[in-house]
Amino acid sequence: MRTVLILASLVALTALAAGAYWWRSAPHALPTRLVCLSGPTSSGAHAGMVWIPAGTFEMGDDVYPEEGPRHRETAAGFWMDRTEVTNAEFEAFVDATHYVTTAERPGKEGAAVFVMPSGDDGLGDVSKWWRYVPGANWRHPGGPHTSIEGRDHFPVVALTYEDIQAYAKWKGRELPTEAEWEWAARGGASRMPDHEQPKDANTWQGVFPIIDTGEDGFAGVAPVGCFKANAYGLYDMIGNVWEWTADEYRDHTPKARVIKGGSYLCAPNYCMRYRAGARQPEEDDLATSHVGFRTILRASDRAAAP
Ligand SMILES: [Ca+2]
Ligand SMILES: [Ca+2]
Repeated sequence: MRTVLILASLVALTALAAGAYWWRSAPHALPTRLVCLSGPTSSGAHAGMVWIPAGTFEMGDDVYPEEGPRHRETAAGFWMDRTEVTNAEFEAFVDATHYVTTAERPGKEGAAVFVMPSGDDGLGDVSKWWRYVPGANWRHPGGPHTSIEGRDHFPVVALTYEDIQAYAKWKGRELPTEAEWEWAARGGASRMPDHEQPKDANTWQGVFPIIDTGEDGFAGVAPVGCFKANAYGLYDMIGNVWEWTADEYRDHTPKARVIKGGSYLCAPNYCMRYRAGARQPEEDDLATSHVGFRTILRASDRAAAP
């Protein structure tokens, strides 16, 4: 009997050790968090928003040519969504208005989706990791086989500029200009922060586009508000998903807007755009799996100053 017990204990210990080894060595054994931030802290017109005070700053940066030249800009005070707009928030809009997004309309069904290439042959070739996927839309951001079930708190993606304008209008809000967005992202910092990959943001660790080690806790998009807020209380201004602004990207055909902040796909070896001063064009009618948005309410819109 004693021998049996000893043998059983040994088997159990071996199984535990093997389990621990597997857990530590499995490449994507990351905690799957579906919620990081619960609901708005206030109600009414400013629910879920924070006040961004007026200020003057030196806009732009000098890592990539499109970021310069640096110049002085002034922003008036405004309220801003403290997180990227979520699937649940967008769903409330669709439920109320029966709005059909661009990527769901007949003849246009589909969106651009990031697909991790299987080998290193895709390095340097954008077409190897961006695919136009029929059936991809905000409800199925990775394609028809994917869903937002259980992902209420994730940022809504795969929307065009027309779609986000419709949402903002329904909320009685507006979209930020590039200057307003950049001013808010700096969190009042008078000097441009350094160019290092940020630690408090969902970006990409490893060799883009083939190895995302997820050291920041997420290989892929994260629920909103998982990383430390900036000095104004804004979450994920840098990283997670890019964010639309209202400004046209000059001299771009077809017509495009400026997007800001970088995304979970930004890595030092490919796209160091996890900075407030970074920018990129996004075509107005392109729905993409790594671009989201947030809205603002200007002090001039209503009696909105704090
Ligand atoms: Ca990440
Ligand atoms: Ca973001």
